[in-house]
Amino acid sequence: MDKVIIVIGAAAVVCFILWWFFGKRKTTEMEANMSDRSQEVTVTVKGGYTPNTVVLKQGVPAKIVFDRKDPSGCFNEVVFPDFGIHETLPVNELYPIKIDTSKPGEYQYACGMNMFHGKVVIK
Ligand SMILES: [Cu+2]
Repeated sequence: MDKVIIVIGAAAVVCFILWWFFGKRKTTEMEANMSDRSQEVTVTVKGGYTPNTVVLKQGVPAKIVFDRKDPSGCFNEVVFPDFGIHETLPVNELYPIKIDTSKPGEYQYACGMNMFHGKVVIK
């Protein structure tokens, strides 16, 4: 139990350091690539989420493919509270997450400690 707390605490410290130095509040936006009846966009995870805003078309099945290059514990998890998604991201592996695009709006997601943020815009 103690070990778990230490691991989580250490990851939170790393997260904070990364956020402090690299978490520039710059907005980068990208639209998903449309293919036949689906859309997909890749988000690189390295000192943050790039692009940090992805735009999806409403009603078209969508996948956000996370490309995690950052091994720090900060990015172990990605959380989309609005969609009930809480996933563990593998390092150096593409990891697709399906997004429900039925309702338009802006949805935030974050790392497991809610420090680095990204946004999904459905319209
Ligand atoms: Cu974090």
